[in-house]
Amino acid sequence: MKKIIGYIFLFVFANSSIHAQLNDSTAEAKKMQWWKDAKFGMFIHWGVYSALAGTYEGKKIPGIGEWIMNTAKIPIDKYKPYAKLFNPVKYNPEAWVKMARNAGVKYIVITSKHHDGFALFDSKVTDWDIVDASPYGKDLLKPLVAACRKEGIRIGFYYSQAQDWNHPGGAAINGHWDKAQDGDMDAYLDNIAVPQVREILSNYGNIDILWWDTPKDMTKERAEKFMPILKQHPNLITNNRLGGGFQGDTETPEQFVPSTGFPGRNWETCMTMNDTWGYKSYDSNWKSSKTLIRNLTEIVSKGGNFLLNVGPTAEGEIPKASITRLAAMGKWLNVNKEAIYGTTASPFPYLSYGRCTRKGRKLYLHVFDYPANGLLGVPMANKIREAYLLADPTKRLLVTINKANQHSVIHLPKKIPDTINTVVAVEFEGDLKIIPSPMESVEAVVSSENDASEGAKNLTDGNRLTRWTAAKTDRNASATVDFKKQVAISSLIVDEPWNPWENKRQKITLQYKSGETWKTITTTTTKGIGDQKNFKPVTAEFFRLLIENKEEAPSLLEWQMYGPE
Ligand code: JFZ
Repeated sequence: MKKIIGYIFLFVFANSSIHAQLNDSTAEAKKMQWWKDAKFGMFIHWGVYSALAGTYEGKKIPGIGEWIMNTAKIPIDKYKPYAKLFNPVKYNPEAWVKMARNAGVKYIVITSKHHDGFALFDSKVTDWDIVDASPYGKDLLKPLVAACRKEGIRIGFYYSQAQDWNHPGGAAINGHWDKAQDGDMDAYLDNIAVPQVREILSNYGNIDILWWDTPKDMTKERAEKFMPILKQHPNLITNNRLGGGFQGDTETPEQFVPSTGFPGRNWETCMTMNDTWGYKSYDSNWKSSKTLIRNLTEIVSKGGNFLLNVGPTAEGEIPKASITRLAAMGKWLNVNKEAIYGTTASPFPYLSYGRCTRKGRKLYLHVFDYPANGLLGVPMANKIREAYLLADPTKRLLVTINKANQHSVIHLPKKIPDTINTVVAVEFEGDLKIIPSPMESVEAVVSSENDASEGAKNLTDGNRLTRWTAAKTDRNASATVDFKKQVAISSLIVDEPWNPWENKRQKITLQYKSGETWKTITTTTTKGIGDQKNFKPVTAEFFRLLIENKEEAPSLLEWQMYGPE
């Protein structure tokens, strides 16, 4: 079942990536600027499913909470009464927005309609909405939009254009389970989805983001139905999930941080704080504040945005665990905001001690792991004018030069203020001169390739939108690089072409050649979304990857390796 879902997504996303290309015309750049600077958004998944809270007829239903109707195959006439229990009397949009602003959030994206088809606004084309079907009886979006405008927070609407489990003709991943769902998808799009998108884009002033989702059964013709509306909103930012080959403005890796980012594309990782988007009363698998702060940092260091989810209850309360985590992020951001907002991606794809962000001639070194000797190597040829902790800007840090490679070395204090992430600001002189990654100048030799479009050249091109795939019948493959000289390597990054929910796996082994024998450096079993492995430096001329995939031909988007700074 999961597999089928995977194929649908692979097809749609892969298809849209084929058409992906750089679009840096000035109008496009202008439209995206606020979003690129913003870095941190809050996702809100909220609807009738919040009232079920993960339980149906006394049974805990596995999986993500907002999918409960699909997962438990709840018939429409059994699901609809739950709208009476979705009565968010404690909803306080001003408090939500203030809380988000204090957390450092710059934009909010809320589910105006999720896959269950329930609209959080007063839709004129259906009664399946908050005003007509819930005792609450008031539009939930309007006061949120007003609060956002007041607090200077941008606002986006999520809209499930294809999947709709309560309107006839709406699509359903894994198929319909209730006769009442059957119908003509084109009629559903014409009578429900298109008019509703017009409603959410017309009735709330200028909306900043439209977040499409799950393009199940969306052909080019179907996607084109939305184009006349979109044309009326030239500043609207849309994601890549409309389907039909439309790439939108942003890539949307879900529940993971892509190992090499998306060079040339705007992108946003969306992620849950526990294991569900929609509220589940018994999901307490919360990520730590440390993980969330480091995720934000890692994403920003790769040029992306972080859209972090909260799932309010049916009463209208954001779970306490989410609030404390957002507060911790806000506290960290308050000290270190300069190193996040308005920055660009790290010029260094790898630093043994953490991550880097950049603003012109200023680098921000984000220290995750305090180096044993207290020294931070900066792998560039530039002279450093000054270095200091963002937490203590008046105290200059000592900078010396590493005789062996001429890199600057920053001397950290014995104790640094934040074990999650201490930021060192570095001002350098002149144009940045980076020591190039060893992989930049080599092409891998592979044991087989599917065809020229999925050939070896895609492995080391620095672009995760192109892939290498072995010959169809292969289950084991290898890729070898010859650096033509001895090179020290201490980090392996591989990128893979799947999504987390597809449950793909590959066994990847990195080896180096010592005399005539290959010796293993590290092995990893991936989860289909890439991986990074750091290790003690190994110096050699030849390195190779062995890739085993039990299910299908081995495939990778990227193979990168880096040496110690
Ligand atoms: C999608 C939604 O389905 C999900 O409910 C949530 O809104 C998220 C942000 O976006 O994520 C998916 C999409 C497809 C699958 C799982 C989650 N799938 O096919 O299993």
